[in-house]
Amino acid sequence: MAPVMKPIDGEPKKRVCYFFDSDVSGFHYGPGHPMKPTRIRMCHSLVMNYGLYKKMEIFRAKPATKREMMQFHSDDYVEFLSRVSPSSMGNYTKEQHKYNVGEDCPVFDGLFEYCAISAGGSMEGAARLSRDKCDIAVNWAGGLHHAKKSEASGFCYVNDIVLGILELLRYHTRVLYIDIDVHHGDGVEEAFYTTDRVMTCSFHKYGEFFPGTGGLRDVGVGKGKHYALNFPLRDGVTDESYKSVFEPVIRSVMEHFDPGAIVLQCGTDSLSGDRIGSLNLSMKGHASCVQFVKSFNKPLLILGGGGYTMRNVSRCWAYETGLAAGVELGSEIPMNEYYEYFGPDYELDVKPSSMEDMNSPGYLDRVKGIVLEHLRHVGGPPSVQMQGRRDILEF
Ligand code: EL8
Ligand code: ZN
Repeated sequence: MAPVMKPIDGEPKKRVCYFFDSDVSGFHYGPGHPMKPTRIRMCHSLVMNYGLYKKMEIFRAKPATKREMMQFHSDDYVEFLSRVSPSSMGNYTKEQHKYNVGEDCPVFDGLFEYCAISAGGSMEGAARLSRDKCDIAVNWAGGLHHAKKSEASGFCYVNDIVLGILELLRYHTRVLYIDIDVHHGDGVEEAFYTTDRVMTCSFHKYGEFFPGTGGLRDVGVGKGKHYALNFPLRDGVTDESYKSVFEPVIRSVMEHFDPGAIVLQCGTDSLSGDRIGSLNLSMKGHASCVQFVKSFNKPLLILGGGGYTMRNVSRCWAYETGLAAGVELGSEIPMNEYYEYFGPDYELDVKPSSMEDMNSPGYLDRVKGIVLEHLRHVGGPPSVQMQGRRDILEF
């Protein structure tokens, strides 16, 4: 019998707070929609059956309130989300268009509660990190990076990441946001585009791909100039290619920006074989980003995001939960309520495919050089003193 999990030698033990709300799997975007909240319960089932509950504290966060959501989102948008439902949609036809609610971001039963659970976990995780109750907080229901101040986008309605970062900014002068979802983290970048207190760093497929933003030359404006980094990728990026740019860029970001806390969005649609994505990362390659960011020993908020091949989403996030807690999960998937989803191999790993890597070494080197050049402009004390949360967004 292979070991269920083994300690990772040579690294300091981290106090981990893990957030899960069993209600999350009761929400459904609708038949045929790729976003399936059940994936989070599948991950939790692996987490529990691997025995990770022995290695961390598990919490059910208080759902975020409307008032808390309004720290970023407009009051009218939050009111709309709290009131609209499949049965009341007929009264909100104008608002559905105004707030971009429709096929990608449908109205479904419990929509507001779903948003409140996602945002509550990220905000409570940030608060526990800031009060030094833990070193790493994990919220796989979070990471919904496309949501804008007054608009739903890309399956996201409430931007839990922005709300979590605002909470961290109450205690930290500088917060670093890193996004390894296959899609550009546009909602988070937009929220902090004009400030030097938050550096957003997104690695994503770019070129005829949603949301279309996140070009290499998009670097922030005003005080925020050079505090938005974008690394545009092409199809088929491999573990080796990704590592060759991710680690040098993040290492340089840490040297120049020196954040007090880090938020890492771990969208798993960057994994090989994802239903929507077209990159070629293995689970170990995706997880090596988590391990690398963890190695800087900063308060770390780890969030979910995209990911549409459910069996692989749950494999990867369970494995990364283990890494956060300082253990490597064994390759044999333990019995769990979703066991049949993991056949025919019933192994934990997500392997890469033989698809072509369209990111040549020359392309990656050129882009890396430009990104590192942008970073040469970063450094020195922030231009603003500590502020209340809401006015942080009015830089
Ligand atoms: C697809 C936008 C991308 O399929 C959203 O791609 C990315 C969210 C993310 C796709 C689909 C897309 N939307 N961000 O991971 O990190 C371009 N939308 C879609 C919506 C409903 C649906 C099928 C596809 O089900 C249907 F309504 F057709 F039944
Ligand atoms: Zn995505």
